[in-house]
Amino acid sequence: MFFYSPKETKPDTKHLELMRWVREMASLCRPDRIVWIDGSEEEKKRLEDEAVAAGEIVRLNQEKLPGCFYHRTAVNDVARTEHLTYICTRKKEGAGPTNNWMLPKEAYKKAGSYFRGAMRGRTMYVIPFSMGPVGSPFSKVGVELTDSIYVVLNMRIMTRIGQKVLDYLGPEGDFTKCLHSKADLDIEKRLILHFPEDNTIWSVGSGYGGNVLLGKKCLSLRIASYLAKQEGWLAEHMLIMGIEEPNGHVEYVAAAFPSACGKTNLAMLIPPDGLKVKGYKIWTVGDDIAWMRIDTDGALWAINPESGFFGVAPGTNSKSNPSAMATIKKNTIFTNVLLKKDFTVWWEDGDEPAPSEGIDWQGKPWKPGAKNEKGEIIKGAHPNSRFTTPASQCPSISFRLEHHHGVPISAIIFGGRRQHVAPLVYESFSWQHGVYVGATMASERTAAQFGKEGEVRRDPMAMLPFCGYNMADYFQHWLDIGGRLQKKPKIFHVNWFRMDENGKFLWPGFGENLRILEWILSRCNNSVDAAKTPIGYVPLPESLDMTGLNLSKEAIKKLIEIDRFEWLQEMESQKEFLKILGDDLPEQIWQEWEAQNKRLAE
Ligand code: OXD
Ligand code: MN
Repeated sequence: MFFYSPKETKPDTKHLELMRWVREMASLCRPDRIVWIDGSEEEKKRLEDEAVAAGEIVRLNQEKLPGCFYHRTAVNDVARTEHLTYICTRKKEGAGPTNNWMLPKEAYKKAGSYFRGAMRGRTMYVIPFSMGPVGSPFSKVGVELTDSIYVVLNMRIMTRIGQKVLDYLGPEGDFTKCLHSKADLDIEKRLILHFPEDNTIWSVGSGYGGNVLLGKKCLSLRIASYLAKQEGWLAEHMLIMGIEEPNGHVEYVAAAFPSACGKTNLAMLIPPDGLKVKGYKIWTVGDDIAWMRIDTDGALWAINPESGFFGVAPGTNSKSNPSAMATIKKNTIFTNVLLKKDFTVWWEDGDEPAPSEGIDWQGKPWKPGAKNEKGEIIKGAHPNSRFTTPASQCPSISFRLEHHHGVPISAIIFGGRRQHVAPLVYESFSWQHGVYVGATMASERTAAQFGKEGEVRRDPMAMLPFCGYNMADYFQHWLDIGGRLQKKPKIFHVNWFRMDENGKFLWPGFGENLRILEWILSRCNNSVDAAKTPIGYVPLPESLDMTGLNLSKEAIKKLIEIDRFEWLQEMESQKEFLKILGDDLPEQIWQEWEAQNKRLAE
């Protein structure tokens, strides 16, 4: 037997368990070298040069896009693979009926066989990272081992990495053990495994962000939601934004929408012309994840554990999101967009018209209008192509991103994409009713998602793919948090996607959404009346400020209308979903369902 002894840079830590684990994982994966990431600028430059030389990334036009790089993932590796994502708990009930489940012993064995020797000839990078400001009582530390420089460079943007995290961790701090290898990028040998009981994540066979930037969905939502349940806080798939009034007072809201419903755009909203005279200003705290705790004042306080945005490129333009367009001008990694001849990038529904030629997300020469053998238009950028960009570059970024205690939350907003049924906005009757509203929220599938277009998919609190434990216990946890909160945020539901009978959107969206946020905040301050309906409070048409927006009275009426017939069907569909959760579903959720059903039938 050969003695395995890879070259290793010297770690500056006294954390024996961390060093033991790194060695153990290295002896499984067998990298040629182990490099401890210190987070320095010199290191960044060295890694960029190495990745460019290896063809892992392309340096973009440095005059037009300074500090920017381009990366393409494998063609079969362009989105999160929910069917290969597992929660591995000793008991199946731990994962619950909405998660894929595997016994930890079996999961380690199966993935272990994929990891075995997977890093031969490669370097294993050790990335200490902090989700949340380093040292904040909200924050959590992880260490990711990976054989991908792309992952290191992305983690550098999305999280706080390097020596400062090791220093904070000290000789025996807790951390999440995150192991990733691209291995052969073989979808047959791809697994994204979470072991909440061991505070461990194993991801193998993928190079796509959502599967491999383990601080994001894996730690900050799946593992964190489990830890949050144990420790009495909330880890949520929510944006956080501040709305500043002319007198300087800022109110913060947190909002949950399923993936690809415009969280990034809402978080960076620019007030529309009609409302500008009121002098509102929007502050972006986060666009994807909120960690929320009850503070000593009895209110709910939130941080965004990330330090970057991993946003969808197609559809991002100066109308939908001018702040994002400003943010991605430098120091950004573009993944799976179209590469132009001048080494800049392009995507569908961006600002520029299509270039006459380029290299598409599959690495093939591309011309606008080109079709595949089925006669379908070939897209230059993959619909889920992304930008990874530092939050600090966003013109609307809140300086409170770095505040250890975060921001106080006045309102929680749930939302989905519904052509019918759900009105533009409604307010729940109570925290418990709000939890039921979140528990039953739903969205129609778009062309960008796998499955039948238009089909309604229940996605409670937008956490269906991200809850690290039994969803029924998760609802109970929300109810318990409500019981402990002395200043409860009000809970609302919004739907920007309602259509008229001709299939046209009734609401213009974008910056105009501020008008709805304004109503929400007025409700939080008890400064405006509302109409009571069987599902909650809706705005009186005159209490929405529509200055400068050319919307007919008829359209406004349709936007807030509640169709009892549609709603009674909706209640049946909700019931089918809630039944999946079985006896574990908290009684209070059923009570809310029954009460609402009765109000609708009356
Ligand atoms: C994301 C997602 O990437 O929700 O944020 O899929
Ligand atoms: Mn998300």
